[in-house]
Amino acid sequence: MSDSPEKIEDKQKTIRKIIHIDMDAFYASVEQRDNPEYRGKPVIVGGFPEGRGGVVATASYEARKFGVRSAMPSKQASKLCPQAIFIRPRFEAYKAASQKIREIFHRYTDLVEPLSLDEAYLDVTTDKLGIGLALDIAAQIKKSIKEELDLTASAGVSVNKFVAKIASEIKKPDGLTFIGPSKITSFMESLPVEKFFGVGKVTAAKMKEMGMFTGKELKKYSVEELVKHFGKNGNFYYQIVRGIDDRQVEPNRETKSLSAEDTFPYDLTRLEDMNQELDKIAALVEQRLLYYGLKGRTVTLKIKFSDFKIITRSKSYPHPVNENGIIASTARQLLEETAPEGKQIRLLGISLSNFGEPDQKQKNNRGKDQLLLFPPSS
Ligand code: DCP
Ligand code: MG
Repeated sequence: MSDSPEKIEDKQKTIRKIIHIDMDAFYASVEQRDNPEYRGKPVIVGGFPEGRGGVVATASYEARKFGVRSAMPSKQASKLCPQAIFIRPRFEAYKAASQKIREIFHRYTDLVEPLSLDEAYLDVTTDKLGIGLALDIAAQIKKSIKEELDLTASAGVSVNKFVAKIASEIKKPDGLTFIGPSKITSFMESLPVEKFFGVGKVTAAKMKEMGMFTGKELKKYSVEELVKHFGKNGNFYYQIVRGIDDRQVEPNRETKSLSAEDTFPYDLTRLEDMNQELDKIAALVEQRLLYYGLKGRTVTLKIKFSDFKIITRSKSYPHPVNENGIIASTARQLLEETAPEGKQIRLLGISLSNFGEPDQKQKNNRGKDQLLLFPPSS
């Protein structure tokens, strides 16, 4: 159904100006800034290749040329790029830089929603300094980050969060991309389905099977059909492909739970295999906790069986935890309590929740955070 002329007018009146900013190769750039001998060299921040289960947190653009990517096992990264310099993360340094970029954002607007240490949405529909043009504001922010922190950021500017976020990736590093209302339709139509928010590898494969490769084909499906195949996300895809995203920039959002999960190409039936997979998933959760600087009290294990039945099992600690190994060992214990040997398991997932101290109430709901590099494979 198309909107009435009054409704269209209403929408135009409320057109927002949203900026999404994301730092370039953040941890690696901080390391290169603080250690001039690393500049221009392939730098990998994260676990060391000799260690067990170490993964890449990020790689400098020099290392990315060799195919090194975030979340890749460090061993694999070192094979792809043997000359890479491996560095252990220094979270304090990244937090300090993050604090400073947030200060810069707040010069322009108080509507700043940080998504992680290196990323935020800004609503600059009305900006504190009266600059007016969102593109100018984004350019000034980038310039201040460069001058004051000696780091580069990429920015996307549009009328909603989704398009702004995708736009910020387009010209990375040091990019600035504006996608105005008149360009949104063609932009969304040419966008590969993988790029749609929340579409993991499993959903993407399903979409392709149904003949959807880009927004153009996605648009041919009715909302009912999309909901039938993709649950409530279907509704979101229907809206977003039409450039509709009314999510507000929310300054005080807090992360409520962090999770990672994996759907296996074949069902797991041996406890040994299940435990091995759980360790990998736990390592991702632990890494993301470090990334957000969070600790949680409750570990939840999710199991999906081959008949699609899903069960969850939780254990809560009296104090928040994020210590190396504790999430994996808790998940293993929870798994063993379900006597899984011989059952056919299609998916395993681990989440951590109940952040902060036990008596501290969560201020806000953020829901499952799916914005990082490990979106659930759906
Ligand atoms: N990070 C991490 N583990 C991941 C992904 C990221 O620890 N799986 C950390 C390291 C990154 C930082 O978060 O430097 C920001 O994540 P981004 O996804 O924004 O990646 P980068 O900033 O490193 O690179 P890009 O230039 O692609 O934004
Ligand atoms: Mg980044």
